[in-house]
Amino acid sequence: LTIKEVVLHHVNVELIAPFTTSFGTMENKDVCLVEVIDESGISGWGETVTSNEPYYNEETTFTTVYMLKEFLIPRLIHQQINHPAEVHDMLQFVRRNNIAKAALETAIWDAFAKKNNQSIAELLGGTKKEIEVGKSIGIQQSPAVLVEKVRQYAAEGFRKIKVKIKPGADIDYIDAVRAEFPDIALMADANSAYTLADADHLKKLDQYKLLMIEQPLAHDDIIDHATLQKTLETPVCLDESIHSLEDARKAIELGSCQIINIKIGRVGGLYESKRIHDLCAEHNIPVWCGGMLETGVGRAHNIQLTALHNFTIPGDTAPSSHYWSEDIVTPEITMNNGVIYVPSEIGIGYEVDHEKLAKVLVRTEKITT
Ligand code: OSB
Ligand code: MG
Repeated sequence: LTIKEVVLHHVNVELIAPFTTSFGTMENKDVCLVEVIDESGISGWGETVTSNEPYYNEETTFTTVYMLKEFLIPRLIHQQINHPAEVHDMLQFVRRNNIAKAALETAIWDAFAKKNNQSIAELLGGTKKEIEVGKSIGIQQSPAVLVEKVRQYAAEGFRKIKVKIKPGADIDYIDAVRAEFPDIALMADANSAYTLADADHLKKLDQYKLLMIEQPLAHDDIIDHATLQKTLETPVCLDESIHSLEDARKAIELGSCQIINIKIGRVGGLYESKRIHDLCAEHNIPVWCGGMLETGVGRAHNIQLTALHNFTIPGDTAPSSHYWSEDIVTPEITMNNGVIYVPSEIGIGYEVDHEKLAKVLVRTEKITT
């Protein structure tokens, strides 16, 4: 495959409801859809899963576009690419900037899979026909409001409920949900809001039999998480701290976590996601696919990845209607009974709908050199 042209589609999409985490509130998303076009005219799509603020990690939509235009696209355009698995290493001359790299790398997987008449899942070796889906719920005004949300999502069939927590909105919220729903698969995500000084406080969560607590401590830590895991019965899951296969290896070796949330953007693409998946499988560490409030393009990639066998815990890939009044892909991503069927179509399995895209488009840039 040789990339002849890259089109950057800058879009601004409004979330159907604001989403609040320990680091802030998101109301809409400015993202860049990366379309690579090969010499035979086949298009592949990727998405920068960023927002405009560097609060989850250091990247923003602006920085991803800068890195893509200045360094990443120039490195690959007009070069022979034998297989998308080569792209990760070709982009390693740039330090970090994993979300920017992943937007381009995933687009190349899509184009290559389409050229081969395969889905990305097939190309990666994924065999699942359907994936189980969970719902990530932002921080709510009160425990009572949260309980009503959980009631609604549990009734819709979601296989896992994830509740965002932060200091001042944690034990009471989880206590209220557990009291009402003693048996649901429940977990909490702190997005790095605590320190080891909070260990006794976090220990109070043990009584609620959570599936896991996600990223309780610093975004760049794997040492304190290992210490915390020794004191907690609740399994620790890492999100922000894992950027690579090497990070995963070290975290497993140290006992920093029992579960890993794999996000394609955070680890720099599908190749590294698959390698982390395989390593975790060898060590009996279950994985699940996280979400970044993506449009249909990013979520389609999440679905393809989740077809791999060790994604045994429901991911955060809720259907389109949970984020957007109208998604940009067709068909929209839908859920039946808590599962999404892995599409049998080629590539990402969904089509970008150019009419819908036009409604949220801010501008496009064509890059040919
Ligand atoms: O930590 O998993 C997270 C959204 C934005 C940034 C970070 C996270 C999240 C979510 C939402 O939890 C997952 C989703 O529904 O896409
Ligand atoms: Mg998280």
